[in-house]
Amino acid sequence: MIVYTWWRSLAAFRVRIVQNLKGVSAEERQVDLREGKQHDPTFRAINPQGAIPALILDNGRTLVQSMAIMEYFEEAFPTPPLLPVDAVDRARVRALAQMTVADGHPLVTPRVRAYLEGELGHGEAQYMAWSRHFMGAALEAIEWHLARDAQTGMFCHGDQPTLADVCLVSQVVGFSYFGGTADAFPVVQRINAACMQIDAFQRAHPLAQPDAPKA
Ligand SMILES: N[C@@H](CCC(=O)N[C@@H](CS)C(=O)NCC(=O)O)C(=O)O
Repeated sequence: MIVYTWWRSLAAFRVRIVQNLKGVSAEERQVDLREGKQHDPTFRAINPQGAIPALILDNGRTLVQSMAIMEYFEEAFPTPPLLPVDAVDRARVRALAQMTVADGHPLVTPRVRAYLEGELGHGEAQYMAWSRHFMGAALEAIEWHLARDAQTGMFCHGDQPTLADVCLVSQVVGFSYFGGTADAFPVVQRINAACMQIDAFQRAHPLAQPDAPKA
């Protein structure tokens, strides 16, 4: 398998965590988003949307979208399970995950920045404020659910990590990119700390990647 990735990408971070948890390796090809490599025709031939991650399977088929890739790994490599058995519980885990994947993260991607700054004439400070607002709003929604639900345990759902935790950790890191901290979200903060005790999460962290800046 080949995964198109980049150290700073939050979506690629999520996929790395799942690969580490399940012990699934793939050859990594870097797509430097700061250099706009997602727009290169060679990469667009792999993902016409111009977004990472993209996963090329050994049979040559390509998967895109971090949630779809993570769920593919969940089905193809079931151990350890990252979704609960019960259908309602699975829906809860997916809902928590989507607060990051569908609601928070899409609003802060480079293409959004390019539109805000290029087409609408906003500056970097406004992009940062925009991003901090929407990333914080997603974390607030996650916190509300975690704080009120009896299913919340050591992790988002019970005492084993699930896809909800994978996404929560990426949301916390993403919030930090825009100057936010999880201090105002005590349950999120506690679960994030529990996840970051786990080697699979630590190794996947953006700053642990070989091409990440040293400082
Ligand atoms: N919903 C997608 C988002 C993918 C995405 O937007 N990835 C970002 C990096 S985290 C990207 O490649 N952006 C390129 C751009 O916005 O130009 C997923 O979860 O995979």
